[in-house]
Amino acid sequence: MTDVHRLYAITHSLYSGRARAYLIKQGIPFQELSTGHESFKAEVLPKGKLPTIPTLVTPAFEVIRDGAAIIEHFEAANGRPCQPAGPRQQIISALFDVIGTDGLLRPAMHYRWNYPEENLEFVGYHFLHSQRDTPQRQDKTDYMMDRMRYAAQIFGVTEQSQGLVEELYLEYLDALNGHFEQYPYLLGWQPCIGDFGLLAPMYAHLGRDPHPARLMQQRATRVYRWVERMNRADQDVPEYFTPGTEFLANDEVPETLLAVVRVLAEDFVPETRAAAECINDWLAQHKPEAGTAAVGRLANPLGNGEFTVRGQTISALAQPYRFYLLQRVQAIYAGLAATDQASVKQMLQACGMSDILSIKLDRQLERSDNLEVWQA
Ligand SMILES: N[C@@H](CCC(=O)N[C@@H](CS)C(=O)NCC(=O)O)C(=O)O
Repeated sequence: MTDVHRLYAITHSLYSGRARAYLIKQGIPFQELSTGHESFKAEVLPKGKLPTIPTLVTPAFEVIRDGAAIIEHFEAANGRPCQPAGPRQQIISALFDVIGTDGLLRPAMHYRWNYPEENLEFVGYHFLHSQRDTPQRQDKTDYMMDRMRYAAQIFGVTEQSQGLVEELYLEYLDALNGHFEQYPYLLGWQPCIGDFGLLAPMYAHLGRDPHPARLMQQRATRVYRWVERMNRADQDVPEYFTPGTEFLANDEVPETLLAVVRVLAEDFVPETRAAAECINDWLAQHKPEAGTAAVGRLANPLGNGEFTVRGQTISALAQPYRFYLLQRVQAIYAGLAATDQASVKQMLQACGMSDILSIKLDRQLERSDNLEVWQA
């Protein structure tokens, strides 16, 4: 049996970048295939349940769909190399995982779809080449691209909100650049789970599509370097002259990183609150049976949350998946000793993020057979 994993993914896919970087950093050999590959429909989809990427096939032919599940598979097997030990760092790592996978969709989609003069040819190449060469190839490509343009609006990017989306993104980018002046990763000298989550929007869209990549290179060189670094197997830190090798000592979360959290909280917190209200209303109405798949993806929307940021109202798709990952942050918090809880809460309060510890859905989510499902 070969020890090479198969990663169904594609270069321009947001969630793929997270799992791919993890495999690269952990030295796990893999071959990347697109879902256009014949084996995907025939062998993988029946076990993966949904046609999403990334989906991993292990050398033992186990199919794992979902980036978080792929990372968890290796973390659980290998002594959690990417989870820091201290409570503050653990919470920050898990929080960046949620924010990266679900909290930066607006800038990612905006900077991809609303700068067609610079991006369209590049993005079009990738969409076209994720399809097999059939007579319907161009039609399918056009359909997929239109669907993603529409997704940008559904996530809350409208003509009115575009200015605000850029304002928030640039403040965040500047803060993150400031952080990487000190350290090459979020929590010091090695990547944590949160680095991989954050990479999702920062690689395929914001760090690679022509317009936002140029913006990142010119305005936030150190962020651009982090994106490169996250896709290399080595530590890749030549510009830091006295590098360490581990997470920062004494459970330190640097002030430079808290400054990033402060900017991110501005829309992440009200959006989370609005999404919870929307999904809780939906749960009260629909009362899904325990074990039912938690829908709410683009293909199967269950409603929008409305919230206000800097005086602007935004309406965005409420997705249960955000809460699946947020539950992990809340579970870490629930398991801490009272003094550690107090220290975590104080840290999050200082950057406007503490409400995420208590915003909850009325029903918990769990994974079962490659799906997120409602618990009883
Ligand atoms: N929760 C999944 C989401 C994956 C996902 O939605 N991937 C997109 C591409 S970036 C996809 O496959 N979309 C196709 C679809 O939803 O049908 C993960 O984190 O892996």
